[in-house]
Amino acid sequence: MTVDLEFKPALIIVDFQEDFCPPNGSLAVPEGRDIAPVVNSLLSLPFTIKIATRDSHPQNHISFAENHPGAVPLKSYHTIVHPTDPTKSDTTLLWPTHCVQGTTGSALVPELDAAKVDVVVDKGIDARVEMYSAFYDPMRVSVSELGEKLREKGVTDVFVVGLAADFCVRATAESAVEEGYRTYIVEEGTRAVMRETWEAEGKKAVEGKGVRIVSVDGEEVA
Ligand code: VGL
Ligand code: ZN
Repeated sequence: MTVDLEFKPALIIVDFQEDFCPPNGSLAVPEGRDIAPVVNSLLSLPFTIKIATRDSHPQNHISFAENHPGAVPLKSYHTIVHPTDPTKSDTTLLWPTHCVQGTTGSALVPELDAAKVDVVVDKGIDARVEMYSAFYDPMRVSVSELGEKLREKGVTDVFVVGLAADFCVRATAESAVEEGYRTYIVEEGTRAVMRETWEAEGKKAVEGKGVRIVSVDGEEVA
């Protein structure tokens, strides 16, 4: 019997963009900008590949409340029907308009040490579907380059940080598990939109899917 001792870790920094950060972000995650020092210290480690993702929506994106008459951001839901297979659908929360391609809100924050990032992957570019995971939307209508980049490098382990813990970080980590990677969320490198729910329920649910939540000081966080 052989043991697989290969360790080729990837760092994925999810959606560390102006619109997800105080003070001016349209969908600011509380303390979102505060993850910068931890993210930058991770960026100085010898990962096999370091990837930053960007939520990158067209103005007519289906997840924007303003594109649905009467809808209220963070309160209203919308059922997204698969563009070609009406038997498939996905019900999702609606948001304030955010990360519109080419706007200042869509920019990676200047605090991020972007010179140490190897690849930037855009996600959420298809107006017809919501895409929390940086790999693909739940119906796989839109598939990003992320999976290919990890496969190309022979990655074995995926470390996820960024914004927001309870939406895109969580979904990206869960996809990474599904794709067969040992997967970790580094606690101090993320913040949640709904902090209390994330702490009380979200973390356990993610761990139930096989994601390990770890701390930068090396201790596993239960
Ligand atoms: C995100 C809501 C909508 C995220 C993106 O990056 O967590 N959340 N779009
Ligand atoms: Zn979005």
